[in-house]
Amino acid sequence: MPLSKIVSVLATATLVAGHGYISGITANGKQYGGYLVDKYSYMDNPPDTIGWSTTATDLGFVDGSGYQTPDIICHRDAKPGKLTAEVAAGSDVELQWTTWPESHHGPLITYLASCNGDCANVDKSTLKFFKIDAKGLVDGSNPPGTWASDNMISDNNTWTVTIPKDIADGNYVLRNEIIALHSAGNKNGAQNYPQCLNVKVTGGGNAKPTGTAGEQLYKNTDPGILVNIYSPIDQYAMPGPAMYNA
Ligand SMILES: *[C@@H]1O[C@H](CO)[C@@H](O)[C@H](O)[C@H]1NC(C)=O
Ligand SMILES: [Cu+2]
Repeated sequence: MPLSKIVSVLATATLVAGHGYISGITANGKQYGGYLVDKYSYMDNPPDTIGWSTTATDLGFVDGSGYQTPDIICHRDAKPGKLTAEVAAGSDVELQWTTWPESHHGPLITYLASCNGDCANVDKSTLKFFKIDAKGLVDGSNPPGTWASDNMISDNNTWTVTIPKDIADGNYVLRNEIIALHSAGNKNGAQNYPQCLNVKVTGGGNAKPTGTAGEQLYKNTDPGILVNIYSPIDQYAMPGPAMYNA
């Protein structure tokens, strides 16, 4: 290999090393594997999982130039997972991320969207997401401050969300996303890392929350997207639609 090629491979490896994805979840006490994008993308017959596949083998992101495209829904060229994790309404689900770079501060946001049937065959553009969890700036006293991403890292790269008690039973896509804001002071500098998983909610109620299509969740000018985190922030404006209050 010529030296220039080696250098470029090394540079790529360094860039890739830091970024995470959801490698598994625990729901109702059971462990489920996710779509291991840096392994399964290279296999002829990757195992079926609850995780949506993507072509983001660089472990990269979708930025503001992609917010109005299907790539923002469940990451680049995402296709539904074939399997489904059972979760009881009102219970906690633990989402396990792979190593996340400390410098990539930002919020973690979680949505659900009903599949109105089997998620394995759902058309992602029909999904309407409602927000069930969102944490942003935890302590801004010393910019860039402590963010949800920092809490996730210190919690062994896990993030726990509670499934609303009152939503109707059925199949949903759970969309968990980190928005890295280290370059967000520039237009299209925020980096979205969306991850989608199929869950089947049991023991729920009657609520069927309305939601927002993936391609309408964000604009690249939203105050929580185009934001300089190295200056003091009074109150971080959480991106996306309002929280669904169970
Ligand atoms: C931290 O996460 C890793 C990877 O998911 C897991 O193997 C390990 O048991 C976890 N450690 C603790 C203390 O929970
Ligand atoms: Cu990065």
